[in-house]
Amino acid sequence: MKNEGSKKASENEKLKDLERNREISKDQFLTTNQGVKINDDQNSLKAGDRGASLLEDFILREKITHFDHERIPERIVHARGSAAHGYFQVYESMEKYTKAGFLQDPSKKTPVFTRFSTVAGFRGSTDLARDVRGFSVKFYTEEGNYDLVGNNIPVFFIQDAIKFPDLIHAVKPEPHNEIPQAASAHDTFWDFISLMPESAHMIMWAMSDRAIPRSLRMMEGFGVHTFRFVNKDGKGTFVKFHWKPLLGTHGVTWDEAQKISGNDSDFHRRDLWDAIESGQFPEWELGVQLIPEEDEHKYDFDILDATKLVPEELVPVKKIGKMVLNRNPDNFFAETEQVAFHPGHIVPGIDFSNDPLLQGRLFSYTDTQLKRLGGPNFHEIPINRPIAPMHNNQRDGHMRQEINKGQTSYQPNSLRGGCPFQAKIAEGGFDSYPEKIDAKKVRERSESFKDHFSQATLFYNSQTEVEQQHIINAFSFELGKVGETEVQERMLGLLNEVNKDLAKEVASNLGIKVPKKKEQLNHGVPADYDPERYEPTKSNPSIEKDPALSMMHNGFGNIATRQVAFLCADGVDDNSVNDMKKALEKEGAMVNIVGPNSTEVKTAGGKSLKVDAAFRTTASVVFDAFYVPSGEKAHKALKKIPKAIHFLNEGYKHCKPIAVAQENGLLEETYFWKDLDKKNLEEDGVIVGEGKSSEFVKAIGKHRFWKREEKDSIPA
Ligand code: HDD
Repeated sequence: MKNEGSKKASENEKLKDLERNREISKDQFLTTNQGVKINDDQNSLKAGDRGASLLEDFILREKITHFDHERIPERIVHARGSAAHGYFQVYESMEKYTKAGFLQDPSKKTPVFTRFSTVAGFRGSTDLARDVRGFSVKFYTEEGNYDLVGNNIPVFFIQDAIKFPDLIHAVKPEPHNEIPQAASAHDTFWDFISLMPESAHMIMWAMSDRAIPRSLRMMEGFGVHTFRFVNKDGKGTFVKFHWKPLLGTHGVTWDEAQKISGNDSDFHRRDLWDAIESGQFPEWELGVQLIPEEDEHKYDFDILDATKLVPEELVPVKKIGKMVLNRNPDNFFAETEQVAFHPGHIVPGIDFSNDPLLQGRLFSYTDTQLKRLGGPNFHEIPINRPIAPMHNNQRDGHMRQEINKGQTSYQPNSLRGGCPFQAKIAEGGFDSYPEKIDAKKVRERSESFKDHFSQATLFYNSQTEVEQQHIINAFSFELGKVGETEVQERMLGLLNEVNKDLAKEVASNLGIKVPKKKEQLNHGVPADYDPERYEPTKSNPSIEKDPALSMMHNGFGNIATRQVAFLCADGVDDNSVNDMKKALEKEGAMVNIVGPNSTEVKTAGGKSLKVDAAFRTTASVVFDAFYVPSGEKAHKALKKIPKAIHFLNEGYKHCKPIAVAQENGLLEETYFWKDLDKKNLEEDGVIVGEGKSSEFVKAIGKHRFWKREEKDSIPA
């Protein structure tokens, strides 16, 4: 199925709205921006055919000037992103909790535009960086735009927005040499983190496989902050937002991530694009954790502290609706680059909490768009304008599109009969939640924000052994890239507060010791404050584990959209290819024929089998599983292609399922075959023999066979 765009435009109010700006130039003359038809776009106007170009050449001048101005500043964070259109539909009315119009009617589809991003890298950086992923959704509701601007990690590094510029300065490439790109494995980042114990929880997530997702379609999303639902009676309920992907939550290995970055740095962008183009629309369920106002102080953490999550064990996630992304943008710049998200874009029925990180964000996002998009009319850019009617007395500014008619641009007025009117609350007018506040103005951090380690420990304890090992490896890699032993030691001191074994293992990999002396943990205290007051504490958490925090407890079995490489050469058996293909495609997996050249292979039955990629143009790391169909002649040929053997070796190293329809010596060429327990091959995700499609489907559904990592004997 092709991009749904124009076909579905009539069903989606936002797509209909965008239609008036779409331009395709079909059957049209080339013109200047002034509409003058161009006769020669190949040669500039010159004094003689070898002569100097003439200043008079308005066609040349206009073309070059526009080109010179094509770039706008990239986002200071989340510069690298990919986005898609779609819709959201609620399962049942949420009127008990919120009056938000788009959460009332299960028959209504609300258009959305969703952008995913990495945080630290520049616009052209790799998709597979170890990093947090942004997860921003713009709901074009009938009551105005609502933006849920979250991440794929439910907590944040810092508690107060005033630290955000410091955090970002520390993680971005270092200012003297602009190295490294899209990576946190460098001195300034770990220097900062080691001095900020409040980042302990988030850093555990960032060092887990959550930070190297298999696909943007296989990530959870989180609103992070506690927000507030408000119903039509004015009653508030605290709410935490979750996005749960229907394909499950999966990561890749670190070795794979690094290799994908070289082989296809657009891996996530391409994957999202291809899935939508092929009609396999990514889907997420929106979940909410609802916390009655009476329970605000019930927990051993503060719900206003963005370094804490509300464990699902304590407050279950209620799934309230589904988002489907079903259309790729027409133009990357116009849509993905120019879209402007803002956590302050809310609609009646949703409100903020006093989380000091959120409060700072409410300032930052408009401010950044003014710079990035060049002025105060960025709301008029097609991708940003609401489908809800928009009328006010704001006027003028750079690039104003709207032609406001009439004499008045103020409120109140009588000359225009008072238009535009203010709306009563019953008419949909927004009213802020009347939270009672009685406080002194202070620059302080609440005592209830001081426990920086309990949830870091909870996260670590909730991981499987394999996941814990990956976290140890990630810390060892990242801190191993740090030049200053002092920074490494300070980090080990913090890790020791999270889990002693974790600190010990990382220290041993670094070749240094966990410092014995417990030093003052929080170095970021105001100058004239007692550091004791800022020293982190550890509470007595009410739970020790929460399975929801482990990716490996999430969404296995589904193989839809998994990319399977069929390693083929001339002489491949027809049935062996077709039967497996049919079985995999029935489950929604994608079959890719990989062959010696990029055109075709001849099957044993004399048919031509179209090749999707040649060994030389692709790599094992972009596939989820491997299948070698039978065919003696084909196997003989594959044995002579070192890259084909490398596919199997590397696939094995990355713990991916491998099926070989017929073993006649090909597997003997690999590093791993000789060490395998031939009686228990399937437990190790290696399936040998014809007609084993259901075993292979099951193996792909398991995602990875992590036990292989214990051997780590594959030098691929
Ligand atoms: Fe932010 C972009 C998510 C804290 C300031 N942020 C941005 C984007 C996402 C987030 C997903 C990309 C939006 C897009 O796709 O265009 N940010 C978060 C989350 C945070 C967070 C989940 C903590 C819970 N951010 C945060 C703070 C500040 C900012 C504390 C500043 C005080 N964020 C920005 C920004 C950006 C941005 C500078 C850059 C580009 C943009 O806004 O549009 O204003």
